[in-house]
Amino acid sequence: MKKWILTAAALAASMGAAAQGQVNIICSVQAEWCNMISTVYARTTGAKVNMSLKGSGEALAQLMAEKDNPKTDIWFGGTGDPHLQAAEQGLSLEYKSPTLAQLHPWAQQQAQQSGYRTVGIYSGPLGFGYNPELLAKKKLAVPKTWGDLLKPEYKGDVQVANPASSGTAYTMIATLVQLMGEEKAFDYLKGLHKNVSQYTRSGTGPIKAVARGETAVSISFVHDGPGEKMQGFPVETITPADGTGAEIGSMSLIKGARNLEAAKKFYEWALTPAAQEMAAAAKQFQLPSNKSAKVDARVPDFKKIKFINYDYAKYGASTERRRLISRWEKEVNSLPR
Ligand code: S7P
Repeated sequence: MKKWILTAAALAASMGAAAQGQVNIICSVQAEWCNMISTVYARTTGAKVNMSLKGSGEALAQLMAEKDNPKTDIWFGGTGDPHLQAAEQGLSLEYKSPTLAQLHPWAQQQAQQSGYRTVGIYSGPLGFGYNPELLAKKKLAVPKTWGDLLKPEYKGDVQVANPASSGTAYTMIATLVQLMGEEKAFDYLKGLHKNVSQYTRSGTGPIKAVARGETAVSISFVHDGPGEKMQGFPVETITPADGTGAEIGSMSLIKGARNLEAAKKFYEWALTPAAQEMAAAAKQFQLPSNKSAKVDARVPDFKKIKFINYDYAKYGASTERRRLISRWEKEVNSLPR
């Protein structure tokens, strides 16, 4: 932590940061990372940081609720689809960062597609988490494809989040629809439903349950595995051999922000390599969007993963997102297990 504070202090000084006022942030990554950026930014710039932690789906719901009287200045992290939805609904502010050219093309594309109302800050692949000890005890094989999760032997041993509250679970639905076609994807989701023990509220819940031996398998972002493993839990991850999607974790300035100048300063800071490298220091292993940020060895190797050509614009659109989630509620979640 000390090293990060020193690096960020030098950075803040070089950016001419003096006392920066106050900034109200919704943070949609895991608590360790949120706490680290909040502490480091506050200590190195003198800004007062008010941070509240919320998953992507919940964050979007809050921003919609406070649309006429925003209490949030900036939304940091969370899956990209709800950020695109926020952009489309005019909840976020257009801002073309001078740092854009330093970002990977996928992060810049996220900005372009939103009319510069959001930007990619990290990316991470969707896959499966599994508990090797529990699988061995139950004599279950490691699932390697989406189809494997439908096998009757996994009944009651799969956890995934609820797409109505979770951006992670919505990424799963959008991935399956693009991989299989919509009808086959919904047949698949109905089959999967029989094996799911619980739909959690948050997207990170299932891999934590795997790590703690509460379920054998989860559908999760695979970058969430190493952090659990570092705490000593038996957890491994795999990406489906038949193809998968990835999130573009995003950041948006809020339209009508009360502390806009302070929020823009935080935004620029969050795009720097030093700030992005704090993810790994906080045991979070998404791929940073700044091309110059160091990539930790535990970040999933994108070159080894079979990716679909995820259409972020189509599946980030409000109508498509609402339609798919309500179809899932009606046709899948209503079924008995
Ligand atoms: O930080 C881990 C992570 O998986 O959580 C983010 C997101 O809040 C998940 O939100 P949901 O609860 O809505 O699924 C991801 O963007 C991030 O990679």
